[in-house]
Amino acid sequence: FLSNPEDLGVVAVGFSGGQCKPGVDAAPSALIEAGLLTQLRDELGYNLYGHDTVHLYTDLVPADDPPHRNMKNPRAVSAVTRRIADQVYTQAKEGRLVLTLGGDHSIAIGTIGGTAKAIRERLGREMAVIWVDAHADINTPETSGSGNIHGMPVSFLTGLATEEDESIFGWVKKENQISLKKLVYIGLRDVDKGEKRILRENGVKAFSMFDIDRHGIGRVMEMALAHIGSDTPIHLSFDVDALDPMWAPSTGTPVRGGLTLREGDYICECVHETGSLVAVDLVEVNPSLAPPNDIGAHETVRAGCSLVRFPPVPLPRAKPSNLVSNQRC
Ligand code: B3U
Ligand code: MN
Ligand code: MN
Repeated sequence: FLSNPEDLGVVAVGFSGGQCKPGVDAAPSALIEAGLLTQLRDELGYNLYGHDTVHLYTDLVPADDPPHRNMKNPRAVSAVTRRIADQVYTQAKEGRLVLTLGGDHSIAIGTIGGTAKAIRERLGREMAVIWVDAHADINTPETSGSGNIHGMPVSFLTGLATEEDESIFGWVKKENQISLKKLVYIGLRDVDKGEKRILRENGVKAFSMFDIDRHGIGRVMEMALAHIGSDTPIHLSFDVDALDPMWAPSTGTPVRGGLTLREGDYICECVHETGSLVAVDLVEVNPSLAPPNDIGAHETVRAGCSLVRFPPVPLPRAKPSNLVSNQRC
């Protein structure tokens, strides 16, 4: 294991400034009230750290935050992600597996920025990122049509987008960044034109829903992990909208034709079993985006809990070699 298998650092991030719909800031409390942390501690046996507080970062949000290069709330998102980077760095530096409960996906600038730096210092290694999402979130401020920063985190994290101003992501340095060669997407099905060009020009490894239909999730995970290579630290960033709206309807931008909950669970279990997992984000759960008394919000929270509830020690696995063909039962 590249992190202490039983030590789990939790960062609960109630932040929604990377997009325009309120409510995604309430996700950490909803996940915690659904029993996620008590299950992780009492049933699965993790030692939890930093789990007592849901951070709202209200002190970091400036009163006046006009758009910059088309980005909405640039100073707020920059200041909050900078603080998250510190929090995640501190946990990852101790050798804990870091679980961040978002929040919208802009927070990954902080989580990945913080883990990348800690892993460089602790293991002297560059880490890989598995980004599970219906969207590629790799717009630059210039290619983005919406100006929402939750559609841009990957461009800042890979150096495709840069900014001098410290108060608008200038704090993101080489040590916080990851290589486009060590980035793998799973679940894509709603990618903007400019993003497709970026993916193609940079040869980014991406498994869309088409690839999952064609090869099955088992084979896709083999190919994804083979691309990353063994013994490479992995940060898993899971946007709940990768799941089909049937399982996760309460999210800001649902897209039909997504992963089943079992496929989502399998991705998480598979990455965890490599022993190389160093951090996980769960983002874009928005309990307010469902009709009142609708079970959609409850179902989405339950799905989110299911994704990140991997046991420190997995069940024994059946080996294909034990299956004898032609044998009658
Ligand atoms: N690509 C679009 C839409 C989007 C990205 N991420 C989400 N939606 N959740 C954009 O705004 O950049
Ligand atoms: Mn996303
Ligand atoms: Mn998404």
